[in-house]
Amino acid sequence: MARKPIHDDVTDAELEVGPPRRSAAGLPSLTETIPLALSRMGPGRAAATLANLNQKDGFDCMSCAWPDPPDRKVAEFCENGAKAVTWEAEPLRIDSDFWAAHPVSELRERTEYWLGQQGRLVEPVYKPAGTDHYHPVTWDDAFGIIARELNALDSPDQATFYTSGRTSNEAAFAYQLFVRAFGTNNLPDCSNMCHESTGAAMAQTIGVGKSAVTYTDFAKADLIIIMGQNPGTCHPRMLTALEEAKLAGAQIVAVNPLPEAGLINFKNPQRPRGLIGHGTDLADQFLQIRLAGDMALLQALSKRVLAAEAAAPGTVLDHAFLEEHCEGLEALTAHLAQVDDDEVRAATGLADAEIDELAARYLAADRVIITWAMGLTQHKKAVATIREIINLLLLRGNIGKPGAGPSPIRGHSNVQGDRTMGIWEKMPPAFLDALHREFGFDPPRHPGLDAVQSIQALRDGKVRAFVALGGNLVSAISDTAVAEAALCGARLSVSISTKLNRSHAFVGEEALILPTLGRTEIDLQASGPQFVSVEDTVCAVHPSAGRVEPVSRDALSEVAIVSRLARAVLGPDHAVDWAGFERDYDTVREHIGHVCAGCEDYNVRIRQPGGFMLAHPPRDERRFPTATGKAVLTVNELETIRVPEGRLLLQSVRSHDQFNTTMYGLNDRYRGIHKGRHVLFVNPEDLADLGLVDGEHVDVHSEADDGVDRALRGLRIVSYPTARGCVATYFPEANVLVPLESTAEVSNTPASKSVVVRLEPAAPAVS
Ligand SMILES: Nc1nc2c(c(=O)[nH]1)N[C@H]1C(S)=C(S)[C@@H](COP(=O)(O)OP(=O)(O)OC[C@H]3O[C@@H](n4cnc5c(=O)[nH]c(N)nc54)[C@H](O)[C@@H]3O)O[C@H]1N2
Ligand SMILES: Nc1nc2c(c(=O)[nH]1)N[C@H]1C(S)=C(S)[C@@H](COP(=O)(O)OP(=O)(O)OC[C@H]3O[C@@H](n4cnc5c(=O)[nH]c(N)nc54)[C@H](O)[C@@H]3O)O[C@H]1N2
Ligand code: SF4
Ligand SMILES: [Mo]
Repeated sequence: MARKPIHDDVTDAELEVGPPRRSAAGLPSLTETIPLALSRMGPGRAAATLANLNQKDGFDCMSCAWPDPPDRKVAEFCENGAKAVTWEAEPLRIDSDFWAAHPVSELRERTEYWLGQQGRLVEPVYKPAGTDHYHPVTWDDAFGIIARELNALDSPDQATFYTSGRTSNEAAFAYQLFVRAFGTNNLPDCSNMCHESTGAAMAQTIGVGKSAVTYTDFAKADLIIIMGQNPGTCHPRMLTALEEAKLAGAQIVAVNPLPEAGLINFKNPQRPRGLIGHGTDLADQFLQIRLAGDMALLQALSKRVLAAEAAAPGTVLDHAFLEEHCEGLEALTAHLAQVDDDEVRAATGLADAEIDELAARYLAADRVIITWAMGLTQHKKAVATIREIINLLLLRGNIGKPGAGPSPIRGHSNVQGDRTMGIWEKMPPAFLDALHREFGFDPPRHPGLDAVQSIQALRDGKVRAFVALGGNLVSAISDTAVAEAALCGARLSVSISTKLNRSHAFVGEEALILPTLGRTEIDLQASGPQFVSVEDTVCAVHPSAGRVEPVSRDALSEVAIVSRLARAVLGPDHAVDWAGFERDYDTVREHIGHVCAGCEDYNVRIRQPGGFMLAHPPRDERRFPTATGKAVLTVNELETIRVPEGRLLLQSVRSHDQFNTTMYGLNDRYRGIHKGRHVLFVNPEDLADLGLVDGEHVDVHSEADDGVDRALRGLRIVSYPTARGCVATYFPEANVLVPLESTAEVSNTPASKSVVVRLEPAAPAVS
């Protein structure tokens, strides 16, 4: 064991607030990363992990979904990748006696930070009905209990099967197969809370819900617009690609309520100049937009594009492209002519001159990429906003050519691959047909429940069993109190996890935790060492093979757990060769190649050096697999959130020291926050208007239509250069404020980045 577990919760008693940083990365990240890896993992494990991280014959970084560059350097990772590796591969284990010492009721009182620090889960544990303790059980007993409970349900639809985006393609494919063979499409995933809005908007308009650019496109772009995304913290190596693009002549524009460090300046640790010098100024223009103002901005931009065309007909729009490939131009033109400039000003908080400037940049550029992440997807009008990105790009043919296109930047390292493998509650009929052809059973055809609907169904007693392949749904989903109660109302909870989190404490009558291997670890099966495969945000699929000894010999791989679970639940005579899946992952991949779109010859192509690119018809051949075969320009009614006098709009962001609900530490260096998380970032002028000052503590109440008082208490106010009227605090704590029913139209993604709130004075004590 490398070090003693931390048994004291860290409170915000030592919280320090300093000025925000202008630039990201550079020396501070290297000096933090390597000592941390060495001290936690020891030199042997640190070397075996970091030297293989993101290398062609090593393992894929399990943190974000940013792709690897074609030419890889020796150290091809960022500070956050190294932190994620350290968090997983640190040889610290939760001992068998932990469970007797810590009742479930006590675990509920612990923070995510504390839970994650206890070490790796190393043996299956079981909490029987009516008790407050988990205790170790054998794998056979664990699967036996799950089989008994799942098979006792009145209907397979009384169970829901969550997936988080770290799961490999092989495990994801096996899991969805098991769930559908069991008889339900209840396959919610973290994507429901993440880029679901993106998938909905892009599938409708261009026929494919994934990025239409590749890694090398960034350096070919004339203009890159980054909307609602904080790459310095969340996709750190994207800054390298942006710097390369910048040096190749691209302009970069950031659209964000916060002046995020990495968007403004980047000190590249791979360049001597980055280590000691000023770094590269990335953003040519920063539009400090109000929360949820992007739809209005995008409409205003498209309106200007159409006005420029009207002023000089035939010179602005890509007429050949529009005629051959698109539909809906007339209706869009008529609609945008009516966009009200006053409403745009109110929604965006931007001056006309700023929008004019961005429009001029857009018109001057032949090749434009627009990237986005959660700042766009987690609003009521998220899907419509992303449709407006597509409108803007289509008008000038900025899709299906080098250096151009829409590029959603995914979060979890394999969240995109999981969807390709069939993890979705509403996979299209073609996929279900393929499953039927391949395996001979009839998969259920009615759509399943997404993440929010699963919580609602648990709350309402319609779902009785909750199974999670990774993740931490109780913390990640909105309306924490409702989610906790809903999950506690289940008959059975099962978590397949690497580490402890709050979803292990808010569980049904009976609960099991099944410990699994992580990406860093050698996965040895009967046929020999196995590799798995993953898909990054630009549709590149590649292998990943762990390099260190597993933390425990009792933990099983995700594929093994799913295969054994399937055998236990579906019986030994089931048509699928589950034992073969576990023995040799080539068996799983063979089926993937027959069932999943674009994965033909999977076992061959995954073994090509660096893997392969999935086909993407709009990107590759300007073919749009929509209902009509055309890319669709859409008309979207602008709707602006009206914030009552004295109220503010709240968003929830990630800190630098966290990965979603996992806390690596309590610092958010780029924003100047140290040793704490209970802060609320407020614009100084709003503070003056509200009669509040920096350092004061407030309770934040959200104002929902349902009349429920939801509050997040004791936040320290930090005077911060955020957009006027727009405040920010950290996810997942902020989820207590977001009503479960407050979701994006169409995608049903929690609208956790535009919550109307009021501030009330609080006692300074924070726990
Ligand atoms: N270190 C770290 N890396 C991560 C993660 C992590 O937790 N930590 N999580 C991973 C996952 S799953 C995901 S999905 C991604 C998330 O990556 P991001 O989406 O970059 O992460 P968030 O912290 O949610 O930041 C949202 C950004 O959008 C801005 N924003 C919020 N609302 C609006 C708006 O209305 N308009 C505009 N224009 N901007 C807005 C915020 O100010 C912030 O800069 O990161 C992945 N990588
Ligand atoms: N308010 C608010 N809420 C949000 C967001 C927001 O911006 N604001 N963001 C949303 C987004 S974008 C996302 S993606 C979700 C995230 O939701 P989730 O994906 O459910 O949450 P994570 O925190 O990523 O899950 C962490 C847990 O995964 C387990 N784990 C880690 N590695 C592995 C592995 O290799 N295998 C297995 N089986 N388990 C593993 C560990 O037990 C760890 O505790 O949260 C969403 N919720
Ligand atoms: S950019 Fe993302 S995938 Fe790449 S090393 Fe950093 S955290 Fe890992
Ligand atoms: Mo995400």
